[in-house]
Amino acid sequence: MQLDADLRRALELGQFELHWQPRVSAAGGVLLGVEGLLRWQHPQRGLVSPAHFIPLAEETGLIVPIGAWVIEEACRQVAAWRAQGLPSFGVSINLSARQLRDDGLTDLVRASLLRHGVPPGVLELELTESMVMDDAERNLRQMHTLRDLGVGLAIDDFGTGYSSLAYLNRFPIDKLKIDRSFVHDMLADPTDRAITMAIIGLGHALGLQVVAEGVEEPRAAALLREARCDELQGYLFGRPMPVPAFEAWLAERE
Ligand code: G
Ligand code: G
Ligand code: MN
Ligand code: NA
Repeated sequence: MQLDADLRRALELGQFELHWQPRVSAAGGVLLGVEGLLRWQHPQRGLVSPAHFIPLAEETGLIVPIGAWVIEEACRQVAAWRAQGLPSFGVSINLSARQLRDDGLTDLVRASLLRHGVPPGVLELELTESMVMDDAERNLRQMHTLRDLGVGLAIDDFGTGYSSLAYLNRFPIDKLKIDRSFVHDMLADPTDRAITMAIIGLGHALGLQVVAEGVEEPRAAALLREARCDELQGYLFGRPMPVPAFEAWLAERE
């Protein structure tokens, strides 16, 4: 219960931050975007992983204001990077089911983009299959509204959820992100390699961009490149980093 009370105050106290993980083109290693990952700087516990507090935030509904903060912070940060004259790249953030069901979501996203002068195409929202399939018709309407606004939509952790292929074709999405469990085991396990390759083929057949997450080894990157995977993300290229570390990472590549 203490964690719950702390979580309630964390927003007011400014204890959340986003860490940024690069996503690069498979073909040329060019920075295409960054994924913002939420972190909680707890005064006693230190850096708390979202894996620990997001389930709690979802239960209590706190994920809605926390998620609104994430959207606002991502827009603020990308506007700051654009103002610094850095080469342009996209920004993606993760949504939870509660946020997707919230009727105010599109207005919230629109307002943050406008406030910071960020073109909608710069922002990408990551959803999971399971999240969408729970009340699919309603979520599909919400996804169309977001798409009409001009933001990108990606299916995260693809391959671990339970959307049918028939539904996948109805999602107004731009991108599939192959779950990192398949990518991670791809070199050792022929089944995981086959699944990874099949997802790349499926995504392309549906006109989608395909991202491999959890790329840790050069040999995996080479196989994915050969298979025409579009984008790669993982520790091989960069961990999720606080802003100064990400900016140093970027400066080193130039
Ligand atoms: O970065 P890390 O591996 O610790 O993230 C753990 C999980 O938390 C991942 O599934 C990630 O998608 C999720 N997550 C990270 N940031 C956010 C966020 O801002 N909102 C939501 N809903 N989930 C997030
Ligand atoms: O569920 P989602 O895909 O949003 O979660 C992304 C999480 O995966 C982040 O918390 C990030 O810390 C983690 N991650 C990113 N790259 C790698 C990687 O190469 N290996 C491992 N093990 N985890 C990674
Ligand atoms: Mn993600
Ligand atoms: Na994922």
